[in-house]
This record gives sequence, C-alpha cells and structure tokens, in this order.
Amino acid sequence: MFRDEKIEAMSRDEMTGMQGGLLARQVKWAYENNRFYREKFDRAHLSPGDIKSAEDLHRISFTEKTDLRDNYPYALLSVPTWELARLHASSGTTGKPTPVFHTRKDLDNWGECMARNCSIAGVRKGDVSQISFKYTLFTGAFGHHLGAELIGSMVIPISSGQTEKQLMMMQDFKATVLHCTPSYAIVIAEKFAELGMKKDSLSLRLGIFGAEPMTEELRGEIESRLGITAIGDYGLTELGGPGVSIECPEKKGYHINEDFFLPEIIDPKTGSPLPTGEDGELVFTTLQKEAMPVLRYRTRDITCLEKGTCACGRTLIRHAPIKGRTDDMIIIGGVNFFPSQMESILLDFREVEPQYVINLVKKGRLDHICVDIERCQAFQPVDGGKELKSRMEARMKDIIGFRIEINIVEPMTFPRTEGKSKRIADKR
Ligand code: DLL
Repeated sequence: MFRDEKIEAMSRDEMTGMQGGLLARQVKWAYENNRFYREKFDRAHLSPGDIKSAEDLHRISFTEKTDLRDNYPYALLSVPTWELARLHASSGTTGKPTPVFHTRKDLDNWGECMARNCSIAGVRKGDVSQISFKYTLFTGAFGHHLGAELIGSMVIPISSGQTEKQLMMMQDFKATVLHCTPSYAIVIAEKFAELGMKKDSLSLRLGIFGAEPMTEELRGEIESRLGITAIGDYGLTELGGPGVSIECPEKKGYHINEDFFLPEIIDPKTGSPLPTGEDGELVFTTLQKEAMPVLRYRTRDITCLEKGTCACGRTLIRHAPIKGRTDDMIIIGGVNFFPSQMESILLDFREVEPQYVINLVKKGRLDHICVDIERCQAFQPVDGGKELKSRMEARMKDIIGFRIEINIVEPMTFPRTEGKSKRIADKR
C-alpha cells in the first residue's frame, strides 16, 4: 500500500527534476547558514547557484565523519540553537558522540519518512508496534516510534532488554510488529524457545530490523524462529537516523526516500562516481534538512544502486543490502572480504547458532583469522565438534580462498547484545 503514491511511483524524469529543485534549495540553505559549507564553497570558488542538479554534485567535495568530529559539537548546525527541537547522537562507544540536530520541521519530515517506511514494510493502522530498540541518544527507537504512531499502529515503547518481560508484553498486548536490531531479534527468539513458548501464542507477523547488517541467512533464522516476515531498514545518525531506506515485502533491495536523500555510489579509493549497478561506497546529500543539512556525506557503507520499477510498483531507487563498511573490511593475504560474507557461510550450517566472533590474530608475522562460533543446544557432537569444524573450515577455504580456523564453542558462550553486535575482535 502506498502512503504517498505520487512520490513512491514517480517517473524517473519527474523525480530527477524534483530533486534538482530541492538540491539547489538545500545547497543555498547550507551555504547561507553554515560556516563549514560556506568556507568549503568559497575555497573551491563555487557558488551555490552552480549546483542545479545531481550532475553538478561532483563539484562539491565530500563531507566526512572527521569533519563532524573536528567541528564538534555544532559542526554542521545551520540554524540558531533556539530553533532546535531535538538532539540525538551516534551510538559510538569511544570518544565523543556524533550529534545530529532536528528542528520541529525536521522532526515532522523524519516522522513522514519513517511512516512511509513502516507502510512500505507492511505496517497498517490497527497494528501494535513493539519498539525494542533502545530509547536513548540513539536514533533507532525514536525514529521507529514516530513512524509507527503516524500510521496509526499502537506503540509499545518498551526499549531493549528485559527480554522475558518483552515476550510477556508482546503476548498480552498482542504486538503484531517488532522493531529492533537483527541481533536483538535473535536474543528474543532464543528466550522464546527457552521459555517453551509456542509461535501461535504470539500475534507477531512482521519485524522491521535495522542498524546493522542482516544477511539472508540471518533473516531466515529470525523468520523461522519467530514465524514472521523480516524486513530490513537502513539509516545513519548523520542523516537523521533510520528513515533513509527500507525493503518492501518483495525483499529486492532497500527503497530510498529520494525526495529527502540523494544517493551516489563512489569508488572508495578514488572518490569517482561509479555507474548504477556497480558496488561502491554510498554517499548521501540531504534534500530537505533545516537544522543539519549534509552535502555528499561518505557513509563508508558498501552497496550498489538499482533503478527501475520494483514488483511492488515503486520507482524509488533501491540499494542492495549493505555488504559491509569500508572500515570493517578484512584484508588478509591480499583477499578482501566483509564479515557479512563470512556470516552467510557460517549460518548455512544448521549445527551452529548465529552467535560468533571473528578474531583477527597474528601468527608469527602473518595475519590469521580464527572464528569462534556457538554450537546449537540440540547439536551434541560425540567427537567434540571435530568433524563439523573440518567441514566448516573446508567450506570457508572453498569460498573465501584461504584457511580460516573454526572453533566450535559451547552454547551461550558469548554475551547477548540488546543493540548492535560486535563481530570482529582485532587482536593483532
Ligand atoms: O544505526 C540508524 C538506524 C537505526 C538505522 C535503526 C536503522 C534502524 P548509526 O548508529 O549512526 O545509525 O549507524 C549507522 O549502521 O552507516 C551502517 O553501517 C549501519 N547500518 C544501519 N542500518 C543498516 C542496515 C543507525 N539495514 C550505520 N544494514 C550505517 C546494514 C546498517 N548496516
């Protein structure tokens, strides 16, 4: 069901024309109201009037995370502080957080993006949305909350944690939609099994899971364990949080809210734009922000774009599931790969849980990867897991191309996360 058919099914020409107008206005706003952008333009002898369409974007240099850090706390603020309605910040665990600011109008626009996203995912009036993202500076819970409420889905703002209570609330108030990270969905599913609950004791039919990658294998686990459809949603603090893109039930890529966010794909090494369909780094320019516009923000996320009408009828451009972040890419023996590629291989084995850590270690002068992964409760090997270990190592070698050591560890070895999981332990 469309929430805004005019936008969601707009022809490419019309969308390009509309984006041109919004872009010109956004650039002028940033130039006139923010010192960082004014100085950037002046240094490049560029005037806001030079940017009339996406084709002119390459003339603006990228905005990077370090620009926000170097100009902390109000780096990209483009309104006086008394115009602000809300502050959120990145979930980063070290150093200063990255703040994002919203005016009242930004909050309304964010709500609209999230309402559209929830609607694309399949949330309807009369649904009951259990928001199990953490309510904190992190944008996840508040964004999903805004969107679900606007649609008319009753919100249960339970936050993350207290998993047994989560399940009780879900059961008693007949939650139909679960909103959280994929990692926390697995934790909920584990508790559900531990308590011996039956799928038909819940009314859940849909989950919207974001803030970290969800491989197809992880999606399959969540769907079968909870008996729901799992939809992925994407966003980042610097752009306001979730609300940037979402999958529709076709699960053929994430539809981008193109009237709010203009995407590009660039070669992460050279910064040059890449053609549609090629994998590269996702870069976004906001089109309608008041408090904190960002022009050509480098997300570090690797994916590709796909144009064309989706089977759901939407023409909004799609990006493929995020493969990984340039800063999470593992480079060993000249081979580059992302943790998500490894997860897909690991979770193909029914004997293990989606609970693992990829350890990067040094053996002599060489880098070495050793994955610790929990066995399932139901898998009780007589050989201490040796046979499974060698099968998994052989598959890894086949697909990734070099030896990766696998250690099968006991169930519940790793602490469970209520937010994003940390899969890599760099011990080099
Ligand atoms: O994670 C915003 C969010 C909240 C999105 C809830 C969706 C749902 P940050 O904490 O700033 O913001 O982290 C942003 O998380 O650059 C990606 O690397 C990663 N990420 C977010 N969504 C996805 C996804 C929120 N669906 C960073 N798939 C981004 C893969 C994701 N990675």
